[in-house]
Amino acid sequence: MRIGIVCYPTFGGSGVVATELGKALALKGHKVHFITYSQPARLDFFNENLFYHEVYIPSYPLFQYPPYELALASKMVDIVRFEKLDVLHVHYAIPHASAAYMAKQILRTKGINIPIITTLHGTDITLVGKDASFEPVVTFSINQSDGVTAVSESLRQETYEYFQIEKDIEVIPNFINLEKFKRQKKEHFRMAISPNNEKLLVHTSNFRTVKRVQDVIRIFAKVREHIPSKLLLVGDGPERPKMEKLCRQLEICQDVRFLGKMEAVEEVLSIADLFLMPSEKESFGLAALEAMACEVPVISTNAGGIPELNIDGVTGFVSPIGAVDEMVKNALFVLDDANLPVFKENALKRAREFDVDKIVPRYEALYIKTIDAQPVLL
Ligand code: GMT
Repeated sequence: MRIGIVCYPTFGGSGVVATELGKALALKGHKVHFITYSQPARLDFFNENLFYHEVYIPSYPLFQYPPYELALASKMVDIVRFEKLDVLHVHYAIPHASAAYMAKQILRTKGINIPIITTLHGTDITLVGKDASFEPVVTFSINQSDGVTAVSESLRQETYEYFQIEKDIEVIPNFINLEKFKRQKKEHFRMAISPNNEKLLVHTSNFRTVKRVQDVIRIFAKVREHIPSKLLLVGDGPERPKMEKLCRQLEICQDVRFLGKMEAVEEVLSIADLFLMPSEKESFGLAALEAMACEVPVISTNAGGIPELNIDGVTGFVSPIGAVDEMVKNALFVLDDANLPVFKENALKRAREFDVDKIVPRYEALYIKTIDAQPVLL
């Protein structure tokens, strides 16, 4: 198949899923064309079946807000026509689904019927999409898509709850490449971070308010009162300055390292004992799946789709949003040397259920079903 993938090129979860999907499809022999405004962060890999098309927005003094959606739709029209794509798969509804709708209408006038698949990732529904500034366009463009997927059952339900959706939404969860995300021997690194064999807690995110990084720090501060431990924070974002301040107030800076944005997250996860995800919203929790694949149990909230991944009492624990004391208690239980090996093994076992080789065929099947269902234009 010739597949167009439209996504955000950043480190965010939806961009990572889209890029890893494209890479996996290319390895299976499909021709995959990425259409984004810059090279996707994880498109770090050469394959004869992978192509990248940059969306360029000409500047003009009148444009206080550059019309990205128009430039994107025009690029989609161009690539679909000249690369003879069979399907366009857009990740994150805003603005990709509406740009795809526009491209589809333009292509129709040229006798081409391109099926559009929209994958909903989370905040495009639960946060931004619900806002009155976007809701009518999001509802319309989901309903106009030929196939719609959500990354968890919880996101599927929320989409039906908040939008007037007439389409079937198929749940296709996030997936993981277990070749890349596996626990590696990094003893020198571990020794450097925790020279006295302190327990290592890790959090990775984009440091937005929905991630509740303040809870990560508060949980850590209390865990540290009971067991010698260190905290590694991977990622960056708007909340970081406040979080640095909080560490100073709690006088724990000597045990906390802000590592910033990193490509090789698996190297940090390889030395971790526990992953913290106290999010207020999380449609799936790809970062937790990456941790679990590296044999790291997870202490999380029960927000959104997290409980579909992190099994309470088995791969870690789930708690209500903001229940810091409960999360501390659970963290101490998991970190107990008598319990940790079992939780680690369970985390890996669970991660294997989301192996890329199990999930990608579900997207391929959806592409085929959607292409076959397209009426021929007369
Ligand atoms: O987590 C973020 O804020 C980034 C966001 C994105 O779209 O880039 O992630 C969302 O999509 C991921 C991949 O499907 C999910 O694993 C994340 O749970 C989801 N984030 C939220 O719902 C907050």
